[in-house]
Amino acid sequence: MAEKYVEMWKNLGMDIEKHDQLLNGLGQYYTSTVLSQKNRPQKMDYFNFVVSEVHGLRIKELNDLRNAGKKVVGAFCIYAPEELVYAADATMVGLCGGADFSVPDAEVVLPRNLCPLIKSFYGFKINRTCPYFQSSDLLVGETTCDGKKKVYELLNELVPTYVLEVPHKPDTAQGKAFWFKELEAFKTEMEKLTGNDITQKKLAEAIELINDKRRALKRLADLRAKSPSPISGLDGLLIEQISFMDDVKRFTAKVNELCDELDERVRKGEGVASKNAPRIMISGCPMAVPNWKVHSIAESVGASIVVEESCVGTRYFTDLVEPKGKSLNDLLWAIDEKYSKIPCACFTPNQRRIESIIQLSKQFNVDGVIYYTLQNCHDYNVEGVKVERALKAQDLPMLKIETDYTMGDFEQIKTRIQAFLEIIEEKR
Ligand code: BJ8
Repeated sequence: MAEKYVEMWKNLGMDIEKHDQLLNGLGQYYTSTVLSQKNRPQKMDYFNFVVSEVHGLRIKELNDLRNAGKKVVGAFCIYAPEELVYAADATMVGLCGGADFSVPDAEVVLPRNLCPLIKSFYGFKINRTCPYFQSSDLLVGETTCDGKKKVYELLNELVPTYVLEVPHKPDTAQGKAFWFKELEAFKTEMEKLTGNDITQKKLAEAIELINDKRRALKRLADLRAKSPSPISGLDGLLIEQISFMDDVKRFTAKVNELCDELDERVRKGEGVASKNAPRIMISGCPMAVPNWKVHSIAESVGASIVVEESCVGTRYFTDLVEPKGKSLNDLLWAIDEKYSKIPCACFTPNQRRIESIIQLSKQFNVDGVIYYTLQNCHDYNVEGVKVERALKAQDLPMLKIETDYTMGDFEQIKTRIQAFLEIIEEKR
């Protein structure tokens, strides 16, 4: 891919040499981790293609949009209300933040004992190897965890960054009222950025566009709930990751095509792992591309990962935006309601997340939970205590893994997951 896009990357101000190193490493890792899986559905070909062109064709598409006068908005959190971005005729993309590649560059500036996700995304901006960053006209941050909040201030020195203030008790009436004001302010910001008015019609269309994407992802999740699961957890995660990068309409259509194929597999009782493979839920911090470490280790030692209770997973698509009326205000309130239900560990007391984990454990018939936290993520780390208690009450085993983006603990994680699967086997 490199040759034909070099001019475009140069125009985006990227560090070409360093970016080549990134692409080479990513290509090898994808081949050895994702492409090496057995019995993948044929319709995964499209998603392989997306990954192969993730810094090429997709970036060209974004730049074509920009050349046609449209705006690209980059985000890091599912709290960024994409419906308002699309209603203003702009496009939203998730930004790079899932690789260790950029962490050493970030550590020159940031403290080392900071979440790897934050260091990774900041590093990708300063080392100029993420074309999504380079193609973004505006970044949208949010006041979720403290690390992110403060790093947005530094990012704002490099690229315009708008920070949404998120209520930390979103379930309360005052939390929702506060969030409504933030949504109104963000609507104005989008109108200012694009020069387009967000009308009732435009917002209703954008809500349907994004609801359709969430419905397709939910359909895929429902298929993964079958036994045996017709697709690997790693492929399921990959699709959830791609949902933040690809063109929305095309992505939705391709997920539905894949689901048609999986329907057929389910009808025939075909799965990727054996019917007896322990069914595992991953719960915790989001996994951005190319964070495939825990999935690939767990499935290589016989687990079947059937669901991600994560923002790159169920937290993104479980709830739709469901307006109760037709006015612009009704639509904004429906957005408010939907986003207020996202059970992020940054909020308190976040009982909704505990309830969701228990509900998912039943729906997906899981045998155990791998609780995944990134190092120095205090919110998910501490909340793990309550999650473990709740799972214990259901007699469900949990393994807590705290890690970063390096491969230094690969063997250790593998040994721990193997031991965890043995415990599950003995319990059966
Ligand atoms: S809604 S989970 S996407 S904030 S892992 S950077 S919390 S220290 S990513 Fe998140 Fe939005 Fe919440 Fe979801 Fe901080 Fe933790 Fe790092 Fe995190």
